[in-house]
Amino acid sequence: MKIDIISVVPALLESPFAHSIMKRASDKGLLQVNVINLREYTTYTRAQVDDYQFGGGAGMVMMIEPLVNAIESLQKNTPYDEVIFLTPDGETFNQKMANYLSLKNNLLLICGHYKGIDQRVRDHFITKEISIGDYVLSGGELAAAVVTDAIGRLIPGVLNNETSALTDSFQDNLLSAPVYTRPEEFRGWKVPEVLMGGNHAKIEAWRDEQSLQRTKERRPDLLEGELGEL
Ligand code: 6GU
Repeated sequence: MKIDIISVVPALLESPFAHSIMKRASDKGLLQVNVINLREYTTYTRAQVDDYQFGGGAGMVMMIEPLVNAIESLQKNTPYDEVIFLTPDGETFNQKMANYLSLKNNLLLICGHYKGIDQRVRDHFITKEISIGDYVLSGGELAAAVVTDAIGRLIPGVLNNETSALTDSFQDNLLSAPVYTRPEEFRGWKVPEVLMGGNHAKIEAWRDEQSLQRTKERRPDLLEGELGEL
């Protein structure tokens, strides 16, 4: 899979994909992330990419020409399955969306800044608008990193143990069960006995029960099927 990301602050996206699981995904050739500097596509002086909004009001707007130049020039080389704008007024990102996007070949992500981008870009080029939650970030880059990470780890072959993504919180609309490792006892705090007993059926039943309990306490909305089937 290839994910191209258009940004006005490309430096923000240098580190997130250079470590850990995302690095392994790129080393294995399973995920290629390219960050494109929007300023290379401006037609204006001093690499200007934003301007005052028509009608007045505080805040600058990302201009249409640099964005369309960048999108169309990238589209010449790559048939994108989705052109995604990261914006706080988009559809809230969740595991279901991550699953859906992980099956695509090529994605183009566009990071918003300032007051946003000229609406005409959204009307004519964007196929999907994504928010990562109900709070405002200073730009779309961190959101693009979140979305790319969530998608990347779902690509077959990226995780060492293929089943481990299946037991993630949310994959079945349930939160994960608690986990423990050595030592068996620390300051008198013991690991639940069932985990030490080696009875796999019992362990599985305990984990299911803990998952359900946690979900009831912390995220009862998940049990109402609000997020829908995954
Ligand atoms: Cl995608 N962008 C910005 N700027 N803020 C956000 C967001 C995105 N998602 C939640 N807050």
